[in-house]
Amino acid sequence: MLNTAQKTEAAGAEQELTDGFHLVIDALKLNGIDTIYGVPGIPITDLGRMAQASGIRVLSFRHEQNAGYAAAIAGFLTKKPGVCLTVSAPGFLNGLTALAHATTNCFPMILVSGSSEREIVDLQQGDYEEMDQLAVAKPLCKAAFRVLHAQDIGIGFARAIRAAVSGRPGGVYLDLPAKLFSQVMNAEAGQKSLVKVIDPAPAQLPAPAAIKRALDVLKSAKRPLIILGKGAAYAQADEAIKNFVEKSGAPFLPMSMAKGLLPDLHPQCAGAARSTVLKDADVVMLIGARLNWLLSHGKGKTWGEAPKKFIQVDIEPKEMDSNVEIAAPVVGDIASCVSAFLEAMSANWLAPPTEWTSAVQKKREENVAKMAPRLMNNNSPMDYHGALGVLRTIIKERPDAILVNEGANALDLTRGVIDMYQPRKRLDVGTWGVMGIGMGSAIAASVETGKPVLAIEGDSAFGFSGMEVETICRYKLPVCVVILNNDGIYRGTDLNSAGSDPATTVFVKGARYDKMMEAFGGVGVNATTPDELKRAVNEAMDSGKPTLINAVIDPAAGSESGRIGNLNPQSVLKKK
Ligand code: ADP
Ligand code: TZD
Ligand code: MG
Repeated sequence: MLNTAQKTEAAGAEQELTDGFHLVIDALKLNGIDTIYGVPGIPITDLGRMAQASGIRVLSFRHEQNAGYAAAIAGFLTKKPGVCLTVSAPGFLNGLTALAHATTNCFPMILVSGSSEREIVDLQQGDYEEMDQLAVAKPLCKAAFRVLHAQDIGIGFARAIRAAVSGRPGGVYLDLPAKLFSQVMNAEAGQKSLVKVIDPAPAQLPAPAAIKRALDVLKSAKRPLIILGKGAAYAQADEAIKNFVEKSGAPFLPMSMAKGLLPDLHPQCAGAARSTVLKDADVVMLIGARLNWLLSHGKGKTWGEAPKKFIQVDIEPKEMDSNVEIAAPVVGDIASCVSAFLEAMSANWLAPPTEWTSAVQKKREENVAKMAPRLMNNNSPMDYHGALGVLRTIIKERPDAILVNEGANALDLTRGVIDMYQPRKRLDVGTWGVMGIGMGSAIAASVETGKPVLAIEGDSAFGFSGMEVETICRYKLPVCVVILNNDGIYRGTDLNSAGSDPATTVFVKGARYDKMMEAFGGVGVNATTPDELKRAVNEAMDSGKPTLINAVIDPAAGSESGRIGNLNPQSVLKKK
């Protein structure tokens, strides 16, 4: 039996205890992380509940991959790590694709997964959902950490946050074994153990000599071109970038997710003259864009015969010379670099020769004029251009809406047709061209920004995350999904020459994806003409109700692999 004094002491001690659950939540809140994307289950079910009770917004998904894609794009939109929370082995693996995607795209994200008991995992004794998750995650992300003791939770999160957002941003894995959550410790010591990360992404100032070298090269150009990548969009240095581009007078080309950083209709935008500027430019300045496959590695046919000099602005020193020689590397964060350029540019900086700028302008006007009539056709069944013509006008009228986009033809044609007007409004498949980012991105975009979302999806692309329409309905998010439904991958017309199974690229003909949304209380519309499509999307955007529009597209309208058919190997032995 305890005496009264001991009882009081015990009760007092109880009040002053904290545990792993509370410390994880406190560590997140202390660092301003107010949203978690995930799927509940052992051992993190209570963590989600308690986080929600503490005021953190916890969005429960139907599959971890979609929660992970949501966290990844939340990182891109906010410059804070997006957090995805999963259970052990299978849940962790489902989230891991998104973590690798975040790392590849330089988005800050933290995958937090519960895990089984170390002692059992390490002896491979067959624990519930046993897996050495830390080892599996390591090669696929920027950094990976495990916390074994409650008193290290603060440091664990501090390391994870810093690793995600500093330097080149990326994905971080944080392993939290089940036992950690119920570990108790003195509450005051617990609070003291937490770390509020100060200046998590410190400015990285470029060397003045590098700035001068870059400006000298730019000044020497007869046909300069500035390429803006999603790193420039991420940097949130929108005003400075706009001022710099305008002061330089050079044509600029936005990469897919940098569209809108300066409006696509800006007089210097060379988006509609892409092949001309890549071929003919003599100096190319990359700002937050890599010379990877998306830019044909900076060489070959796309880049033409004329010799080129490259200037590259990037926070990652190792990115320089990755594919071709960089004549003027500028290593630093984009906000600092661009301000340094502006400061160092003389007041009388000469615009590039008008011969160049008017040639680009002319090409652009020609291409825009060539496309215009195709966008106005009212055919039924629709082709891509007919459908995208009306969607283009809708984005023009609602420039603050966020456009999510995936598919093959559905991606490439949307990117080409729909002009963007504001920064970070276009979210898509990123560096890997991954199908499945759609619904996760749409959910996070809506949650993080409060803006309406228009998701333009190929029917195949949509299928990778389609179940999340229930999530969209459950949280009543203002998301309008348009499925450009051509009955399949690239085309709905393939036939299997050898048997009764359908061809590998086709789906059920005439499928009604709109019914999926109706099943969960959202609005479903089947649209067979551009006029019907326009009406349905405007209604959805006005009402903010979760809506899915099945836009019936001619199954023969698309082309194999969209715009990247050249990357698709073909058998030379294939029967004709
Ligand atoms: P895109 O696909 O649009 O061409 P990439 O993803 O290939 O863009 O390139 C983005 C680049 O931006 C990466 O090399 C990354 O290191 C860089 N980056 C990201 N954030 C910053 C930043 N704040 N400052 C400088 N560079 C950045
Ligand atoms: N799996 C994943 C994760 N990513 C991929 N990119 C692919 C498979 C291969 N793939 C593409 O590159 S596009 C695409 C697949 C399956 C779907 C294209 O069909 P769609 O678009 O219906 O989405 P269109 O309009 O029919 O071309
Ligand atoms: Mg399709």
